[in-house]
Parts: sequence; structure tokens; C-alpha cells
Amino acid sequence: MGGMTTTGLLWSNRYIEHDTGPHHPERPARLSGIHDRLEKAGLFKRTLAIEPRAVDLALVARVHRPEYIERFRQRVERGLSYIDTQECPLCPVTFEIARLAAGGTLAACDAVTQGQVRSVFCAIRPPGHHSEADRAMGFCYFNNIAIAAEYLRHEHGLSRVAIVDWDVHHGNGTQHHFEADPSVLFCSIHQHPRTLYPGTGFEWEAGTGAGAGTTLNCPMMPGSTDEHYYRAFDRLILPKISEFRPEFILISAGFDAHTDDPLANIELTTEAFEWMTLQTGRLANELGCPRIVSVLEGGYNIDALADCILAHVESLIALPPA
Ligand code: OKP
Ligand code: ZN
Repeated sequence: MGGMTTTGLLWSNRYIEHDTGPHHPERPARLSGIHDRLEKAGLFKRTLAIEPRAVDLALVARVHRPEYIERFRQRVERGLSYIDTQECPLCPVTFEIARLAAGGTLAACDAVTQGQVRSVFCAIRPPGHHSEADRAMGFCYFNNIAIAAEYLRHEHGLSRVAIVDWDVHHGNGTQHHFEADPSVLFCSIHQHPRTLYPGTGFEWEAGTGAGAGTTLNCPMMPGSTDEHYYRAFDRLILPKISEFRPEFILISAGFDAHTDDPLANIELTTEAFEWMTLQTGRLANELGCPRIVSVLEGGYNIDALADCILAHVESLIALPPA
């Protein structure tokens, strides 16, 4: 298989245009920093370039209330400086770039389902996993991964989609959207909610109604290391995915559990992200579902972020063919 392009890279310089102001951790430099590192490693040559498009708002409306979508659009149009919280600042193109972020994940899903590549990493911002049906939260405006999962279910007709969220913060928006839905498995590993934003993601949050059992939360104590994460993956997350037998795996790939990240207190090395990627990919092969789309969420130390993304994409490329 030498030389065959198996991995796509969704990239657009337009994601740099979402301007969060001078002191915000979720800043444009996150992406420019990644670019230089990936370029030097030759990654743009070893992956298939995938271009984003602006998401159709009807697809956003599967996840967000039309009132919220309209309020977001209008606040940007009126030049207001934030939406719902000052942690979610607005600039003149925030609405447009948020549409491009969600649309990017859909373009990635298309490339994978059409068989152009077996996996895609989406280097997008703003992130999405905290945003709820009717509000922006924690740097997130549109829930990119939830919009992608709904798209796979309804536009591509899939029956079972698994989401693995290893951002250090709990993906509250994603969990709440799929909590009662048995067709989407949501597994999150994050710093314990008693010690970190957003304060949800306890292990007893395990799904509701028909969705009972298709939410899995693995809260991790501050100071947790690679070994603690490996144990949670081996004992809880991988068996859960196995049992669910997904047709497609989406990763909410935040890299802020890295030990050098300024926003949290988990102590992962770069190798842990490589390991989690390889384990997820190998399991996907075993299940006969090699299709993976990974979507950037957090990661706020730019050097660590670039290292981790490089390791993550290299691991996607290195996965044995299904
Ligand atoms: C976004 B993502 C408490 C500060 C919390 C929000 C952090 C959002 C992280 N007032 N700040 O999950 O990386
Ligand atoms: Zn995070």
C-alpha cells in the first residue's frame, strides 16, 4: 500500500479569520502554528487535501434551534461583541467561519463515505462540543461533531455512529444532543467535572430513555497520566465501542489533556494521543468499520498542539489497511 493516500486533511486558511481578540486562548495562532509543523513534516504531501464548504443551515437546524441560529447571525450582523458569554466573542466573520467549520466536517464525511480516503483530520476552528441547542458556550458556537453525526445518520443513512471525545473538557453539548438517541454512542474521557469546566460528565450520566447505555463518561482525576488513560480506554471505552458496532467513528479531538496545556491539569504526553488514535483505528478495522473523521476541538499550548496533531495524523496514516 506504500504511497497510497489513505488520509485526508481538511484545511482552510479561512479558519484563521475568526478573531477572538488579544487574550483569548482559542486564537488564530493555533492554526498558523499547526500549519508550519505539518508543512515541515511533509504532511500536506502525504494527505489528500479536502476543502470545506459553508454548511447548509437546515443541517445545522438538526442540532441547534432556529432561534439560536438566527440570534447568532443577527448578533454578528449588528456588530455585537459576544454571544451568550464573553468566552464566545464575535467578529464580523464569526458566523460565516462557524458555518465553514461545521461544513468542513461534512465535506470530510463525504470524502470518507465516497471512499476517497479512509480517514480525515479536520483542522477547524471554532470548536464545537460545548455548544448546546440554544446557546454558545466555552469557545463553541455550532456543534460541529453533532452536526456531522446527524448528517451521517440522515443524509448518508447510517444506523450507528460512535463519537469518541478525548478533549480534556466534557463535551456537554454533544452529550445532551444525543443523550436519548440510541443510534449515536457518545464516549467522553475528560478531567473530572468537580475540578474543571463545564462541570458535567460524571460517570452516572449514561444516557436517558431509549438512549440509556449509549453515553459513556470517564472522568479523570487531575494529575492523571498516559497509564490512567490507557486503562480507561482498554477497560471502558474500547469495549463500549466494540459492543456498539458502529458503522462510522467520529473523534472530537481536543489536545488539551497534554501536560503542557494551560487550561487543564491532565498530564498526557504526545505519545498518548498517538496511542489513542492507533487503538481507535485498530478497533475500527476489527469491527469492519475503518471510516474515521477526526475533528479538532481544544488544545491551547501551540507547540504541544502542533506536536499532538502531527502524531495524530501520522497515526491515522499509519493505520493498517482495513
Ligand atoms: C473549550 B474546549 C471558566 C473558564 C472556562 C472555557 C473553556 C472552554 C474549553 N469560567 N473556560 O473544550 O477546549
Ligand atoms: Zn477542551
